[in-house]
Order: sequence, then structure tokens, then C-alpha cells
Amino acid sequence: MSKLSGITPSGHVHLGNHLGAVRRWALDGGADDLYFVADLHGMTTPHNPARLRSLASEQLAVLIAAGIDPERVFVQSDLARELGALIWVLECTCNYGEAARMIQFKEKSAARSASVEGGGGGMDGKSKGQAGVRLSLLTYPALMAADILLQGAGEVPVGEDQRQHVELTRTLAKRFNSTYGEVFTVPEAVLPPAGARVKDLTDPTRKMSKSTRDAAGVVFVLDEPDQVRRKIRRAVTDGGSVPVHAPDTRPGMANLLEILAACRGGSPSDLAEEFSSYGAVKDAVADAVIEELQPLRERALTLLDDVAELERVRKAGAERARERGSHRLDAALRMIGAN
Ligand code: AQP
Repeated sequence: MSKLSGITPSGHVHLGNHLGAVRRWALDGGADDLYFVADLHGMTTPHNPARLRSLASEQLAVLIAAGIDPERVFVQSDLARELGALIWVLECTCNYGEAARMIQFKEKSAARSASVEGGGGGMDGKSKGQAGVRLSLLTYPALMAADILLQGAGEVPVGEDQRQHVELTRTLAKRFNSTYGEVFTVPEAVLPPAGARVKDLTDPTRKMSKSTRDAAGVVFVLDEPDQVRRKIRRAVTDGGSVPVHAPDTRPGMANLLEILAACRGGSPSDLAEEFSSYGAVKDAVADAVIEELQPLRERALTLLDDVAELERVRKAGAERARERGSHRLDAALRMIGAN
């Protein structure tokens, strides 16, 4: 079963993305699996076009530098025409209510509405809020379904937050197949293997995220080694002094030990016993993270410098993904009554 996984260029790739996903993609990916930079998904909330473009290139370089076969990587917007056509087919297969009840849409649109309502202007609160919610936030699941169905992916490794979207994809694939004719593979949502869940270094109660405003708590894979060490040295820990792995009561120290375990192997509790002070743990974590990221960082920066090579790899990846999906798109358009 081929798998499809993506990463959204909503910010710079960080240690959590690397330890929790990208490193595994490079190690475990099957010959038929595909990975993509989901830049179209990065447009559903206010964004800066130049920054999005540059982050998409950076992410492509990082995926390849991490060791993922370049033949299996592409940038989503390079397939914008194919995906745009398929989204339309899927929007014509999906009911409004099915999209509107997606939890992510409800949460993100409520958050957007609240931020717009907070601003000034002449509209009443509700109109102002709705004016700030992009239609693409509602139709996001149709794009995600198009990503999956175009490539004929059999399995989609997703966390709980995306499971509902894969369920909707299954519904749309089955509905299309039974109404117009068999075109789409009905995908399964699969749980990714349990991996490191890296927390923010300044607030270990929340996960490390690309879009976090305060970069002090986020180690980016392209950070200079000195910067990495500084961020880890300043990581928030509790008032204790002897390291123990106790995620509920000492989340900051637990996070550091889990990062160390993800980089070096072993269990966080066993590793804790090697150290007699918090400072020693931080030094060991900084060393391990720098060692883990250094080769990746160097390869990614080399690729980013070689614009022509990165462009060549990008075009080849897009071409392969396009070829892989074009017969499904053609069949779907024909069966739904187009062409
Ligand atoms: N902190 C994390 N620890 C472990 N894994 C993580 N991932 C994300 N954060 C952590 C995994 O990285 C992959 C790609 O992430 P994504 O682009 O799909 O978006 P996300 O999960 O929403 O990641 P971010 O970094 O938190 O971005 P923003 O700030 O935009 O929401 C996924 O496999 C994800 O599980």
C-alpha cells in the first residue's frame, strides 16, 4: 500500500518535525510512498506569498537533505492545475454540511472570526468575522482529498486532528466510485508509528510548532549550532535539580530527556540516571541535537545554494507525481461529465 504524507510550509522546519516525522519518512519510506510540501494548504489563512514560496523551497531541500529519495518528493503547487480540477470534481461530490462540520474548520474559522471581530471597522461582529474566514478554509478537506485521491494513496498516516479529513476522503471516493464509476482507491487513515512528540522549550506544555511566534522555544533544523545550544541552555525547566523523567510534574526536564532519547536511543528514564544536574542534561541534549542536525543542515544549505539543482529535482518530482495521477484525473473528469 503506498502512503502519502505532507508538511505545510507554515514556518521553518523544526526539531519536532524532524524527529517526529521527516527522519522516519527517510528511514522507513516504502518505494511507492510519496512526500510533499503542502504549500497550497499554507494559503487558507493570511499569508505572505514571498515567504511561502521561500519556505516551500526550504522544506523541499530539507526533505531531500534528510535522505528521502528525491524521486518521491514534490511540491504541491507544482500540481496546482491537476489538483484544481480534481478539487472541483470532489466539491461537486461533497455536500456543504459535510465540509462545514469538520472540527478543524470550526476551530480555525472561530479563531479567525475572533481575531477579525477584535479589530475596528464598520461591519457588525458576525459579518466582520465571516469576512476574515477564507472560503479555502472550508474547502480545505476537498484539497486534502484531491492530494490523496490523485496519487491513489492506499494509506495516509495522520494524527487524530486529521483523521476526520481522511474519513471524508473515504466517503467522497466511495460516493464518486458508486455514482460515476470506479476511479479512486479508497484510502485508510493509519496511525503513524509512535515517535517523539517534541515540546516547546519555553513552554513545555505545548508542542514545538512552526508557526509559534516566539522562536526562543523552537529549534529549527537550519539554526546555527551556537543558536541551537543557546536555545537548549535557556530551556524552561522546573525548580528541581536532580534530573528525573516525570512528564506530568516536570514537563521541561521530561522534554529534554525525550529529545536526548530520540537523538541517542535509549529510554528517557534510563538516560536521566546518567546525569547529576540539569545543566549537564542540557549540555548533553545540545551536543546530541547539534550532532543530529548538522549533516542535515549542511546538505540542505548546499542544496539551497545550488538553485539550478534544486529546481531540476523539483521539476522531476512534480513530473513523476503528475504522471502518476493524470489517468485518475482524466477518468474522473470524463465520468462526471466533463470533456
Ligand atoms: N512538535 C512535534 N513533535 C513531533 N512531531 C511533530 N510534527 C509537527 N510538530 C511536531 C509532525 O511534523 C509533520 C509535519 O507537520 P505539519 O506540517 O503537517 O503540521 P503540524 O503538525 O501542524 O506541524 P507544526 O510544526 O506544529 O506547524 P503549525 O505551526 O503550522 O501547526 C507531521 O507529521 C506532524 O505530526
